[in-house]
Amino acid sequence: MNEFTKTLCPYCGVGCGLEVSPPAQHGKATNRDSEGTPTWRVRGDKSHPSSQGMVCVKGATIAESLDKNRLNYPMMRDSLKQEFRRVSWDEAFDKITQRIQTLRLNGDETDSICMYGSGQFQTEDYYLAQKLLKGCLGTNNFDANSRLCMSSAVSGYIQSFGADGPPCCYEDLELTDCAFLIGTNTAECHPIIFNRLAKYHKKNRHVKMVVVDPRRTPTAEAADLHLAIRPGTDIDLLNGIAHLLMRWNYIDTLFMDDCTSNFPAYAEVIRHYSPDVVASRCGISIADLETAAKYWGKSKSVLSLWSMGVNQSTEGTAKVRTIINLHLMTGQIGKPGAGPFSLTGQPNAMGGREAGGLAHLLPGYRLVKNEQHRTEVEDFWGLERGKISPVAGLTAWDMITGLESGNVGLLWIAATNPAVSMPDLERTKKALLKSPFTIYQDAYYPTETSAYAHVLLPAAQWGEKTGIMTNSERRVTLCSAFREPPREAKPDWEIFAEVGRRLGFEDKFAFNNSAEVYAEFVQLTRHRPCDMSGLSHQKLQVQGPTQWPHPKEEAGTRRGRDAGKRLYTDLRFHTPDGRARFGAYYSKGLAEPPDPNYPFVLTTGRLYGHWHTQTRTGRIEKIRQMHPEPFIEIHPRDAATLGIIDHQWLEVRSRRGKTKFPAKVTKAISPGTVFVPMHWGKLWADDAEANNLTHSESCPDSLQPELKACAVQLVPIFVESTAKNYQLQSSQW
Ligand SMILES: Nc1nc2c(c(=O)[nH]1)N[C@H]1C(S)=C(S)[C@@H](COP(=O)(O)OP(=O)(O)OC[C@H]3O[C@@H](n4cnc5c(=O)[nH]c(N)nc54)[C@H](O)[C@@H]3O)O[C@H]1N2
Ligand SMILES: Nc1nc2c(c(=O)[nH]1)N[C@H]1C(S)=C(S)[C@@H](COP(=O)(O)OP(=O)(O)OC[C@H]3O[C@@H](n4cnc5c(=O)[nH]c(N)nc54)[C@H](O)[C@@H]3O)O[C@H]1N2
Ligand code: SF4
Ligand SMILES: [Mo]
Repeated sequence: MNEFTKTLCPYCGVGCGLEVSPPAQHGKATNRDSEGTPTWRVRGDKSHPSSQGMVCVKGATIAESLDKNRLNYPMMRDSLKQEFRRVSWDEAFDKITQRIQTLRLNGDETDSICMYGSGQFQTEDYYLAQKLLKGCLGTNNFDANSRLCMSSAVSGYIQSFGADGPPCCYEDLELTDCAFLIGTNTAECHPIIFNRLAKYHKKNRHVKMVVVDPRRTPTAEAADLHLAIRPGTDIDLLNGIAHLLMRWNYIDTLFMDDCTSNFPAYAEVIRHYSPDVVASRCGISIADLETAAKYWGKSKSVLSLWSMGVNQSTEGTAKVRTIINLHLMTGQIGKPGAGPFSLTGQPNAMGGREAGGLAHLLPGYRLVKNEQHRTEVEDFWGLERGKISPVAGLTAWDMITGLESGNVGLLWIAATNPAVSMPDLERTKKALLKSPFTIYQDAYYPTETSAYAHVLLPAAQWGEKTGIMTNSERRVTLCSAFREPPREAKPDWEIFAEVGRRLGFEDKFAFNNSAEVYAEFVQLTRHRPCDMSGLSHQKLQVQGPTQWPHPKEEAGTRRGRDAGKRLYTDLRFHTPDGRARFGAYYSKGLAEPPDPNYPFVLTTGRLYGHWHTQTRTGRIEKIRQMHPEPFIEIHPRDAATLGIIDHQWLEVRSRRGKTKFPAKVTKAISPGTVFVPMHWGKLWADDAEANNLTHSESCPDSLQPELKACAVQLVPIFVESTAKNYQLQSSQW
């Protein structure tokens, strides 16, 4: 093995290139964790085009989490009341296959088999899970945590452009005249993208940066204009900007005539969004609204960036399409520095979309409901026609309600921690307790979800398996293994393949390694929007990270240097008529608006150092010190009304549950709104789970829940501290 192995950071969708080397090779300079144990050395990969050698604190400290509290062996128990006992892989596989066969033999019950996966899978893991569930078992009940994350972006892109896929690239961050950031705290959540943008913005005075966020985040601090809108008023704002662009004639009629459809319906909608109406609904000044519209209208190129403040909404798809509308009316797409750029959350949520990793998708950007798509996949997998079900499977939340109604017979959870991250957590946990059979496949033990499992399967994680991840700019990177999995842990794809073989599908899962899995998968992308049929592990090893589309070269053709950089440069879209479609949406607002009983809007989100449910970052001392305990942000005016000061405790109650936090009194949050981080589950603090408060109402198109807003009441209380100093003992299993 080379001294350094090239790979990708396994945290966020920026997808920074890393170089990793073993502890032993650095003599005295060996890196050590806080307990003095030598750790792997990690540094930014200067040759990776997406990150150019940069990393944030999460990537830089990842090595410290590799050996702490790992799940080393398969474990089983007959009921959740019992202790786990260690079992062999054989015993675990037998139990799982028996259970699946029983449900299959009962006819209809095949559809009670469910898998809930994750954007932290590699593409090979994702692909084999689809082949097993949607192909061999004939149920589309595979969903991923991307349902809570990217699904509104997916449905917005599909409805407006005829296909999913962010059309932009990171170079656009350094080519744009106006960056319009909405519902994204890029500085904390996509730090290296933000570094690139902020550096360029600072150097070029003509470049404008607008941030739309109810909180004054570190991202908003860097902006020329911060629009602190009321939560849930994004469509009002965007339609209001469109209204002014029309009024001031900043529109590209040539582009609209040649390349779009449905403008009249949209024009009828935006007519109703005059500046006075919009300013008062959003809680901003007319002058600020006009400035935003001028920045957009006057700039030669406009790049919009968004993430959860947009997607996690009952209007998620409508918000995404309304952002895209602004690009369509001003011709801001398909050229350098321009376009609607959804920032992907997880390291391989993009790969999940390519592999068909949501309940309504099939591999290669195909749809379950499309007969031709099903036939193509059935033929490719060698299945009889009609084997793939034409109905979309259960979404993540449907699986929870399916447990409640007794319609789920087997729930297989992998690479996600729903006992922290799902909405309406008390209800979620009650449902998980009712599960007749839950398999939980994770790299760590314990996590909050292991308490709800009958079978625990130890997963090899990043660095212990070789596989592919795609980042936000469609760049595909081979992530090579650089160490052995601990004890008996196995890569996710191998576990799925073994179950497939044991169920009698030997020929469909005859893979010797992940390169073979990938080679099969890319053939299913041929002639599809996400065509990567020209890629393989071997090729990526040689040529390095590569953007799709990257078709297999036909004889006599040559790929241009910029191939794959941007989508839609020919201004032809994937819709039947080749035109991008305007979406016409009136604003609806929050599903659960504040009222006299629950007078505050609670919003939830992330902090710079922590990753989601802390399975890794909670075990890294430097990060724990950076964010020692949970808190609730509250505006000084609201704090005064409640009669509390900084650090005093508040009980936070919603219609579904309650929590408690010390107050962080700050003008960074708008009056009437409060914010809590999502990172503290039961293992890390008492009663600080953001999702005890949230609800499960979701967008009708994307079915993505509105994790960004619910109504709460605040009651001052006396408490000493609830943060747990979680023991970092080495795993006994
Ligand atoms: N440090 C860190 N980085 C991460 C992650 C992590 O856990 N930690 N997770 C990764 C993942 S999976 C994801 S999905 C991304 C998420 O990345 P982001 O979306 O940037 O993160 P969030 O903090 O969830 O939410 C972003 C902002 O939305 C704002 N917001 C709330 N309601 C509204 C609204 O109605 N309108 C608007 N315009 N804004 C609103 C919030 O105030 C918040 O600042 O981060 C990725 N990167
Ligand atoms: N209130 C609120 N809730 C939210 C959000 C919010 O903004 N607010 N955001 C939502 C979003 S966008 C997201 S993405 C989710 C994230 O929520 P989760 O997916 O629940 O969070 P993670 O902590 O990332 O969990 C990933 C798990 O996968 C394990 N793991 C890591 N690598 C591997 C591997 O290779 N194989 C296997 N089998 N396991 C592995 C880790 O140990 C960890 O337990 O939370 C959602 N929930
Ligand atoms: S920006 Fe994202 S991908 Fe890059 S080092 Fe930080 S967490 Fe990892
Ligand atoms: Mo996410």
